[in-house]
Amino acid sequence: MALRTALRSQLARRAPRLDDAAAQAVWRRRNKDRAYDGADPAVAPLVAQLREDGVAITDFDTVFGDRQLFDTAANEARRRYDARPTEPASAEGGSKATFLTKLGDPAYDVGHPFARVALHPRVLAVANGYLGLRSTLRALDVWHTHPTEGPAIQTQLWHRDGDDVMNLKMFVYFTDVRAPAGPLCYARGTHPLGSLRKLPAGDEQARSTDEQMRTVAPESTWVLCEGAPATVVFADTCGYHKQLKPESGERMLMVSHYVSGTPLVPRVVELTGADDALLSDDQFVAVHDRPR
Ligand SMILES: O=C(O)CCC(=O)C(=O)O
Repeated sequence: MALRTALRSQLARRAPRLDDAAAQAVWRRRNKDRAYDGADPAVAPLVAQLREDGVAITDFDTVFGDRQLFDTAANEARRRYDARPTEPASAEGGSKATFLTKLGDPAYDVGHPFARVALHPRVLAVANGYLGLRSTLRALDVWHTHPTEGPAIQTQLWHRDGDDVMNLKMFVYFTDVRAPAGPLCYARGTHPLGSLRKLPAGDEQARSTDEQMRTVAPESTWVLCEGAPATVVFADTCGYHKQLKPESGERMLMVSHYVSGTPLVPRVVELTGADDALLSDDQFVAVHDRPR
């Protein structure tokens, strides 16, 4: 076992793409009861772009077909923003909580607007089409981020998530997110299906500066995910990304997280009130974390 682990870590260093292919083959076998062969033509270009780049920027109308659900979700996000603690709980210096406040709930009824967005058939078609399997909705939250003093810290530095072999997050913007408000920044091609899989130098938490990141992914691959309200960003956060440190603007967004049946982290959202007879097969897996 120790020999196998040593060989794998050598493979990961010397031939990262071969190592990715090996990890993905095992992962697919372990998730074969979730095999997905859906090919919704409405989302095919998005899935193709995600497979190529690891990131895709689009908008609510394109994914969902209309904007009504966005308006309902945005009203709910606004209500939570207005009701947020004005004196934020004292966050430990250097922690994520100094710049990010989570305004979501641990559990949602499936009829809640955020759950309806996260479980929308088109969204699941994107997540499942990209992952090539029926995914579980692992997390669902609303983030409020704001400027702080000092250098970039935590997720404001380049990093990649180790939540699964591959995963997908969807970010729905409720505010206008331009550079001063700190958009997500993603290095195209650093995702598990991409060609830029070398590891940059980093700190003890494997977080890297721009200078370190440039050694494995040139700045021309960095995508700054700016957008108006109702912008929708999909990203495989197993590729390198960060929040550009906000200088002067706030950002409000909804984030939903899609993983396989064998993730490396626990589920952090509970979904209640589902009438199974009304769920599609994709929704059933996303809600119940098991095939029907
Ligand atoms: O806040 C952001 O834009 C970065 C998000 C991030 O690091 C993550 O979701 O893993």
